[in-house]
Amino acid sequence: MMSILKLPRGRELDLSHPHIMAVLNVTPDSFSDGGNHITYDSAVNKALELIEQGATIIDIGGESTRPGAANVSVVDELNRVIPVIKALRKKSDCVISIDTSKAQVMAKAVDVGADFINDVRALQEPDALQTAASLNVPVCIMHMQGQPRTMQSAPSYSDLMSDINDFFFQRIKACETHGIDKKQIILDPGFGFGKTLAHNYEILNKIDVFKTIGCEILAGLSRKSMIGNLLNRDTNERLAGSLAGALIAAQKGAKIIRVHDVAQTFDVLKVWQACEKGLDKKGKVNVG
Ligand code: 8Y4
Repeated sequence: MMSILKLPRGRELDLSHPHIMAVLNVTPDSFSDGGNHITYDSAVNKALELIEQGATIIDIGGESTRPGAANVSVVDELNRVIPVIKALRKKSDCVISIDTSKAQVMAKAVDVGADFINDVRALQEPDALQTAASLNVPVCIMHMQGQPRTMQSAPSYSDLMSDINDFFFQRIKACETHGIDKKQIILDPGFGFGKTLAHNYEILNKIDVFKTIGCEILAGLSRKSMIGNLLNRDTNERLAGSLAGALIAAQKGAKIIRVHDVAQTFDVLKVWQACEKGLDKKGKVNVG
């Protein structure tokens, strides 16, 4: 598969090799001034540091989709993410991904410089399909069983891989009906979103089967419970497990790896790419 995503404003993203998508949560608990206000400068500086470390995509989100998290209003979400996207766009030509399910946030974000929509609700919220289509940007369609608040209570599938596969086909069809080109769709099985520990590892082992659909794959498992619960590790002790998961996903063909620990993931992927592609006379990893 020869995949080049078409970004807005005439730019492109070449998915012939894996890319690191860095998580940037712009919520009061992540970038606070000590009170309930977000310090936009520190969020932008964090993004610039993540780019420096090797991220090509910054995934900016203003809603927490962790199990049990509260809903956020459109106004609050806009107030969190739009100033950061605007300021980051002025300072960097990185690929900016907007992590949202809300049509109004997608539209405003792309208007001020975002390049890519990452929607854990797979464009199923009101107006999301129409809006994403009109914005002409690549979209990541993620599988989730249930809703964030309750999805981990009793995940159950008749056939895990074919249920997710069926969901992808249904959403690709809905996207195409609204005018979104299949080449602009990235698929994501949604680790931790309505899945048991065993489900998550079965998906990781078989993630390559989704490539037969004809879209590129995104994997996000950094610091998640599938690492923590397997290893009995708190969130700040999940680095080694997350790196193992990132490498497995990349080796099975995932082209975008969504992570918190960019510098370490970059080294892991570079060692793998050196092994896979070889080095030139100058000691640089071969391209193509
Ligand atoms: C520790 C750290 C515990 C992080 C839980 C988490 C994905 C995603 C999220 C994903 C795509 C998260 C926005 C959940 N996960 N988008 N978003 N794929 N495309 N939890 O897997 O990171 S948020």
